[in-house]
Amino acid sequence: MSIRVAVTRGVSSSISECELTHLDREPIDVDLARTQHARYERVLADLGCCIERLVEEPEFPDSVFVEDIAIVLDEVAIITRPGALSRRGERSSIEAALQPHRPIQHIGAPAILDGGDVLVVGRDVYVGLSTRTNVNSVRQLREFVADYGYRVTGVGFKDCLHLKSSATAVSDDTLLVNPDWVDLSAFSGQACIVVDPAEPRGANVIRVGDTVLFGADFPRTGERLSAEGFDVQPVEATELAKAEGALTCCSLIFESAQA
Ligand code: CIR
Repeated sequence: MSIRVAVTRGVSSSISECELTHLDREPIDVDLARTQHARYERVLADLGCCIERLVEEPEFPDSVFVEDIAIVLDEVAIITRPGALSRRGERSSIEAALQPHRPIQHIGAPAILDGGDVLVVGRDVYVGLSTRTNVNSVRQLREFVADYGYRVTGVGFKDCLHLKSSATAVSDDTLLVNPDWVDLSAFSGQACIVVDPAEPRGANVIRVGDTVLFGADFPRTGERLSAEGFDVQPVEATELAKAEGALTCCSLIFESAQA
């Protein structure tokens, strides 16, 4: 029997020193960030995820954003080589957490890759080319997953940190996309629903089973998804948004045979 695992990590006490690329620094209320993060974990648990919460890492400000450190496919987990030097020390604990669940591969120099730039939908793996992810990582990823039948494609985008700030999957064949940040033609194999124009940051949602979790700040986008027949649920993540994080960043969700 398989279980659905969500690997998470508590908010670092040094989150205020996080990396920022497109946002100006604003004070972050660590207690509020922790409260919202705990609610996020509870929503995942209520949807049947078994939460594996890693211990906080005060020396790594961005370590709550576990998504950037690994790509977990059904067949293999790939430990990334984060584009920001300050984030490379986050890898050992994530690797130890994934070891019982998957064979492990590693992205190596000169490649850089953040998990937030990797969008998997069916057998398509889209890799956003960004300040954190380069074309060498596309080549390495392709080698790691070619035997399993995945197609790996590099995708350009603009005005946001990661590809998954601009597009995420809401089903096996449908994406939610901000068309101002990524060209819809990049996703020729998938149907695309676009975010409400007033909610450019709303494209980052998490699919857990048949439920789609969306940021509570993006109600119009939530309504669009609901009108398309998706079972949606809002989740608050305003404090971590100040650290340029969104919903997918805070978990690695996968099926595992290991209890
Ligand atoms: C960073 O710049 O690395 C963090 N402050 C935010 C990372 C967010 N991660 C994600 O979107 N996957």
